Amino acid sequence: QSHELHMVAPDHLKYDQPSIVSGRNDVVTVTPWLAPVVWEGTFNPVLLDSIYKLQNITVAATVFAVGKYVMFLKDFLETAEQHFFVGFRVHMYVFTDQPDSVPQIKMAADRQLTVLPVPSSKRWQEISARRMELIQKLIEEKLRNNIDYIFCLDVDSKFHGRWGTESLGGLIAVIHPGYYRDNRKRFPYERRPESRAYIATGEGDFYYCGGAFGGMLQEVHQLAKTCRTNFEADAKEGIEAAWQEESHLNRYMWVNKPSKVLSPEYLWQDFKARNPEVHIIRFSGVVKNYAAIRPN
Ligand code: UD2
Repeated sequence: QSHELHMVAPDHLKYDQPSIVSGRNDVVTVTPWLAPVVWEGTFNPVLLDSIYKLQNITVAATVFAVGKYVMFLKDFLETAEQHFFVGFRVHMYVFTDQPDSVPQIKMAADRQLTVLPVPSSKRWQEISARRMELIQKLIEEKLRNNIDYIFCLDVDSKFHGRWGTESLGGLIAVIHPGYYRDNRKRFPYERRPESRAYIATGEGDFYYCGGAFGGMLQEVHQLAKTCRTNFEADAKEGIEAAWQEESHLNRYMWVNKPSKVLSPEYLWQDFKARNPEVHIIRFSGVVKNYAAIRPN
């Protein structure tokens, strides 16, 4: 798609006639609370871009690279440049304990990157979980008033296909690629009632990833603040949820319901074979040797 095409307002754009009787019939494209589920073939990217161009939006993305995870930054940032909100104003925020190791990436004129120093940590669980606190503070201290949408992404991943305006909305969750065909009793939710991330057997909607979520700034602020508060209150009582902040995020999304859900196209895992309903992989986690890269 050319940039000029993006500039055409929807009423001047020629596009395929929408239909309410034909479309994808191998997947479900709306949740029971009427949030769209985004799959390839359910949206027109050129039309969506032309709608959002009129709104002059800025999209932020956060990514954490602490310890050996700095090695993932280059591929993450380079592929984001090719696929993540191309043609829109994008501001990347990289949290790291090694600002000097952040690679220099050639970025388009409407895109920028800010490096934010964070302390190193001895426990990977802590690095992963502290992200909520840092996202909360970033929104409070730096982003209010100049960013419309924000996505919070795992660094040990790469973009392979378009991730753009079709993903925008109030509160955005991504369905985890590992569990979406399973019965919810098998989801790895936190199952101890003492935890503030608790979800009982037979409850819950989907299993969402901790590695990608987002939405409008205020919604993500509320999510980060709540997950952080609950994580810290649990910690005071000596409880760490099964999957740290991912467990708290799942509890939050169950109580608050995302306004749009992204299919596993938006976070696949490189070691998994592609399932037939997945027509495109947009973003996926790289294969990593946990023992070699985590601090403990
Ligand atoms: C899952 C989630 C992850 C998080 C974790 C539970 C997905 C794909 N991943 O992944 O988001 O919820 O479970 O805690 O949903 N990091 C560092 N340095 C470290 C360790 C972690 O920078 O030494 C950062 C980095 O940005 C990384 C993120 O924390 O992407 C998540 O850690 P992980 O990739 O080790 O977690 P993982 O793959 O088990």
